[in-house]
Amino acid sequence: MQQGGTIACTSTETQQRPRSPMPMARGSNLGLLKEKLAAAEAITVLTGAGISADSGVPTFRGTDGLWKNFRAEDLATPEAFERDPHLVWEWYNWRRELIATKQPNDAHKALAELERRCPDFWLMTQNVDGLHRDAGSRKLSEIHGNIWKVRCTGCGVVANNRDVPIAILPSCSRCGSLLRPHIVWFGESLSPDDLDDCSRALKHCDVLLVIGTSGVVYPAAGFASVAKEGGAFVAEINLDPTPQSAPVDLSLHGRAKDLVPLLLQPL
Ligand code: BV8
Ligand code: ZN
Repeated sequence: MQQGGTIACTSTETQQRPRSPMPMARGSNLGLLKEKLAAAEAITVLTGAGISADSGVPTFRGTDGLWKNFRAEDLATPEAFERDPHLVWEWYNWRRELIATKQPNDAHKALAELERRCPDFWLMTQNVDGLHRDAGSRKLSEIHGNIWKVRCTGCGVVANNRDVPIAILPSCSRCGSLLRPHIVWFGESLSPDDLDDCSRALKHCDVLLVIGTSGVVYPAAGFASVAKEGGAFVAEINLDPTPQSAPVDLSLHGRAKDLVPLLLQPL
């Protein structure tokens, strides 16, 4: 629903609504996307490392990406942790030290504001840095976990832990077993609750925004197709074209911190 020319969804009806025809394109791609958002009752957003790049958190792929200097197989798999937990914890400790100095940027803040304006909103992030939460987002799935949480390899308990540096190797205060980062590594399944929440949000949204992700890691890489099959308008915001670009309805190229706040401005 449009209210005073800005995005302000008002309907709380979520499931199996008839989709009304959307207004025709008017002006720029940005203008069209703002129209789609203003008309949407349900908005879903998928973010990746690109949204936090503007806060100074390194991305994974690309020229300065983490995977240029580190091998995912050595650091972000259960086998790597079994082989050398010390090495894996040192890498996560280094990232915790770095992320602890970073703040949410205007794109994180704009998405938190979008959540406040749109009652039927869901944010799915692949990022583990916690910056969406720091910006005020609450309706969100951190589908790859959170770097500020630890999980016991013995009793499975999950706890918040903001120690910087964290003791290497950390142990569980309940059972004494080794703690691991509460992060989804390659070859591990995402939590069934997160998958359910994401599936629901993708299937019934009117608009899916895909922001700052290369779109190569599954299952998130398949989310745009799920939303599209459900009839959603899918828009991508990224510095560059991605494998997602072909199937999406609209691409905006630029920095997330510059483009996302523009979506909140009046039409
Ligand atoms: C699973 C945790 C079931 C580490 C991460 C073959 C085919 C298909 C699938 C597979 C396959 N082989 C294996 C798989 C499955 C695998 C997978 O998808 N592999 C890919 C690589 C082929 N997936 C899994 O294993 C997942 N689990 O499928 O479960 C299962 C179970 C058992 C066996 C099989 C299947 C689990 C995936 C979990 C991955 N965990 N890391 C950590 O963070 O500590 S992935 C890692 O990549 C990060 O979490 C990250 O979030 C994620 C995605 O990356 P992006 O966020 O997109 O970041 P990237 O750097 O790539 O891109 C940044 C983008 O931002 C760029 O496009 C850039 O242009 C843009 N950008 C930059 N700056 C800006 C910007 N845009 C806007 N503004 C800017 N300023
Ligand atoms: Zn334990």
